[in-house]
Amino acid sequence: MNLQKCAVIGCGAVGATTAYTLLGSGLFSELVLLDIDQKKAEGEAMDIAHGVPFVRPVNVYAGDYPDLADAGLVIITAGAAQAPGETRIDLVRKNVKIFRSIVPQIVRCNRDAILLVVANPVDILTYVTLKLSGFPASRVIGSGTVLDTARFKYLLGEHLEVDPRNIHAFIIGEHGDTELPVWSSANVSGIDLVDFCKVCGKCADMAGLHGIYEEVKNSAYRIIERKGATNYAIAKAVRRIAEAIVRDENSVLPVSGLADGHYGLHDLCLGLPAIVGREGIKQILDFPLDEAEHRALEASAAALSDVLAEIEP
Ligand code: 6V0
Repeated sequence: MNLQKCAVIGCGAVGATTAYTLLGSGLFSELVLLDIDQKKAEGEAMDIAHGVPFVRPVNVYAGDYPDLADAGLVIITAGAAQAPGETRIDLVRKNVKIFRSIVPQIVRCNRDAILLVVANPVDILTYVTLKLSGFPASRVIGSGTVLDTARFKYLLGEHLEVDPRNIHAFIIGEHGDTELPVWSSANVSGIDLVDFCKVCGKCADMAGLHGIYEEVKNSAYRIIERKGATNYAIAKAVRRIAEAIVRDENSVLPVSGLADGHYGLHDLCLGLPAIVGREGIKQILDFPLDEAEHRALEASAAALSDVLAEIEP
């Protein structure tokens, strides 16, 4: 398997921006772009390839499934957007149908890659990909709440006037309406957030920070309202996950993976802090949660299980 070769399936706003971001990352020497709309894949590949003289050499091209044969990482961003009047479950069914066509074609050409699911609803589609592929759970990863966690750190950093890289805090659970912030272990370079807040004095108490979580949860809606899609930060999030894999970093990232007894949850995928490296998900961490957080995580998992019960992966 060639971990320097990456395929991106779906060349819409997210897929194209991800490919563009990966071009400059130095992680890959070969990038294959694939879309059901072949012309779109070709156009994006040409446009991205014309940037090659400004970065380390990368072979960028539009391809088909056989070109995936030795790719170490396959990123799936293909999916339909929610149509006006369409319910969430209709959208889920539509995207599951798309995945039923994509995943078996990947598996026919490549049984060894790591599959990274980005299309929404990401937790449901990660589970569907796991079932359809028959791959070990370690090699089927969803982008989970990596983007939401980045938004959380960014907004906390703005509020506290601290570099977001020094903020250690997670959003976990469903990538969506039931996701939850883990306040109990949030800290600024090891200083408990409650203690930091006392020194910071920006808001009367921790309650002032809860608005930040609401803002994180509603970020996608707000951006889509204004520009029709979110593509830049998710591309950076995907790049970060790819980096952890290719460089075997053992980084702790809140990716979506199969819960197998973690936090008492079974047989579903959702965003939980996990150690990510060359083999994919090496270990999901049983992160300490307080009682309210644990209840919120169970509610998030229950919402995902309800959706899974309505579809046949
Ligand atoms: P888009 O711009 O509509 O692109 C989707 C692309 O998928 C199009 O180019 C389609 O032609 C292609 N496509 C559809 N069916 C197939 C198929 N069977 N095979 C190959 N290609 C196909 O959508 P956009 O790029 O904006 O979003 C893609 C997905 O990412 C959506 O499901 C979003 O909701 C999801 N996002 C996930 C995020 C996350 O944090 N996980 C963040 C942002 C968006």
